[in-house]
Amino acid sequence: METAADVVAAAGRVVALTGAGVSAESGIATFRDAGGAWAQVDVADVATPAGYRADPAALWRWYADRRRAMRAAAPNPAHQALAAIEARVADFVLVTQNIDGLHQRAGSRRVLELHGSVEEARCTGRGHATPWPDPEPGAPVPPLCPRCGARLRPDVVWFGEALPRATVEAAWAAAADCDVLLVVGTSAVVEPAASLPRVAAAHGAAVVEVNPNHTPLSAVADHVLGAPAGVVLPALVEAAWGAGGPASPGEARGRI
Ligand code: BJW
Repeated sequence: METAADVVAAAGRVVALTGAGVSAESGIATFRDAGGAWAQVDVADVATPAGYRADPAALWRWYADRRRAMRAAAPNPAHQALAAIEARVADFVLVTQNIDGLHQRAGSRRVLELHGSVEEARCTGRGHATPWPDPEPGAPVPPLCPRCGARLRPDVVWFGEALPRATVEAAWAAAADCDVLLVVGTSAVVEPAASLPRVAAAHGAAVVEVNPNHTPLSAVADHVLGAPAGVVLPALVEAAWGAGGPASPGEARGRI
């Protein structure tokens, strides 16, 4: 922890890559852990275009239920610590695979959402983007596009679909140009996100993994902090900057 904290405190450019584990302590199920989302449903039904085509109503309801749970959840100390790091580091980019919006609600500003957001929908006709509609009694499920009448789908990325290109480009550019990449709460099995820490490492960045379990990235990481993110990240912030450490980018730059 002390060495990892020194590395982070000395860094001018930090990228964090997060996955479902960062929201676990907010009560949101991960995917692949025991009792996770995919212990309850077949991934082919809820995370592929074919699953949507086979039963659009069931898939929409599954996301509507998860969205309700996500909106009812609160950011946890891990989300808050990442927002605190952003306030202390000159150049910080948070890349998340999560769709729950908890980083933004914790105060993170530069957030790149690789797999979309549960706050958005888009139509299956011409791809019109629209905010997730409030449920209306008697309305069709899925709801219809207000512009063209085609069925809506969640604006998230399923298996076999391309990630948003501009977001990927921004994330890869940040990883190729950072001093430290923090990888938090991801099993690191889903591509292309899982490759981001390797991109950073190949360009000379230190990789710090925060995860209570080993992942394929553990062997690549320079520092592995093997405990829940809600415990590790606040401790990392405290070890790096102290309880009352510099809170503005300007102050932080003065220390580097
Ligand atoms: C804690 C904790 C605590 C618990 N603190 N930690 C190369 C090789 C092989 C396959 C591929 C490849 N390139 C592409 C593929 C195919 C595929 C893929 O990766 N397959 C592999 C799984 C085999 N990838 C794709 O299809 C992607 N698309 C693509 O590449 O397209 C190419 C293309 C180009 C041009 C045209 C067309 C196509 C798309 C991937 C989309 C993934 N979508 C999902 C659903 C999103 C919507 C939703 O959220 O519902 O994204 S699947 C799901 O997995 C979700 C997650 O973001 C993603 C990653 O999961 P994550 O976050 O890692 O969660 P878990 O549950 O796996 O892990 C949780 C971790 O937390 C664990 O490690 C715990 O230990 C830890 N943890 N408590 C810290 N308190």
